[in-house]
Amino acid sequence: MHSALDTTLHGCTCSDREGFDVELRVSREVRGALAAGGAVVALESTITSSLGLPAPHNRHCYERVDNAIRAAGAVPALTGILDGVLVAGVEPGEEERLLNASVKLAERDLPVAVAQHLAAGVTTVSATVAVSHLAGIRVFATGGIGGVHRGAEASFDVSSDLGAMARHPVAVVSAGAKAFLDLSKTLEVLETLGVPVVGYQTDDFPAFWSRSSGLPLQHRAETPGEVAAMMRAARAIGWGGGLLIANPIPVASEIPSSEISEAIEKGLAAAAAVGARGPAATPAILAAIAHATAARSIPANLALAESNAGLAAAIAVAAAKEEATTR
Ligand code: PSU
Ligand code: MN
Repeated sequence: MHSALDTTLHGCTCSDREGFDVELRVSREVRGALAAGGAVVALESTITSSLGLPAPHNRHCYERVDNAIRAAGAVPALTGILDGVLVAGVEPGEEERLLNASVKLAERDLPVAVAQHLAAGVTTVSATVAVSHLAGIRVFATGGIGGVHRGAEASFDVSSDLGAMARHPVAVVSAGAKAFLDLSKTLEVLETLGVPVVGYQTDDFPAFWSRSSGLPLQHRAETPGEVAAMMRAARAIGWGGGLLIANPIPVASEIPSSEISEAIEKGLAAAAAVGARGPAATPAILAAIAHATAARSIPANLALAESNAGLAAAIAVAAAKEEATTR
């Protein structure tokens, strides 16, 4: 028996029998929403683990983004790996395992984690767009994407998030890129990779905790419907990658860049002092910045994640509507 979902699954032998498959499991709720042409928003699980936010803020983050997506009429799909299976959406109770997991998985780690039956692992942006693609989910909400690290000309540290966004057709809603990165170089690499960067009601690339980085963007959208139209156009003209939708942090939660920049310098120095490199760099820097701001960075991080989730849900709803009318 073939369902609508089968046709949306790419490159795997997924059947809808109970929704369980060897490599990918789409939760009952998400499967139902996709089959009905409804709105679904993928979520990464790194930011909602202790690698992204210290407990109990990681749990609060999860609850707020989950609520924001449901309130806007979409179904959230937390991604990760459980018992060697990629999951898109969790069954009741399973979110606990992902909130408590501490193995960080980028896209390149997924084949190894599946083959080795990793018990529980959390997905970064790169892994989440890959899982979303596989599951047929087109919109994903995060806090801030990874990007080109400062000093990358020496370290070569460029997040795999950027390449993954060029390879998977998923719209990523993010408050720009984390401000401790080199934002200018991050935009250059996105341009090279051909990923459209669209400011949501802004002409400026947001800087995560601050609304503006001062770096101009060429493209802008005013409404979720405009973003949905861009997604549709991308598919129609054969762009096989995604879009980055840059949504500034809500005004009330912003930390002005003058204030955060000192904390960023301190955080970078602290992470360097403990020798945090590779995948360990980002969690160490985030923790050091939280410390340097006396935890003021954390409510800002939660607020922007919630705002991105709400916008992503509105975009997914608009995309689902558009598809229903043109089908
Ligand atoms: N932004 C946050 N918290 C996070 C991350 C981003 O506020 O935990 C995570 C995301 O999962 C992102 C990853 O994909 O950091 C990037 O890691 P790296 O720089 O190692 O590629
Ligand atoms: Mn890196």
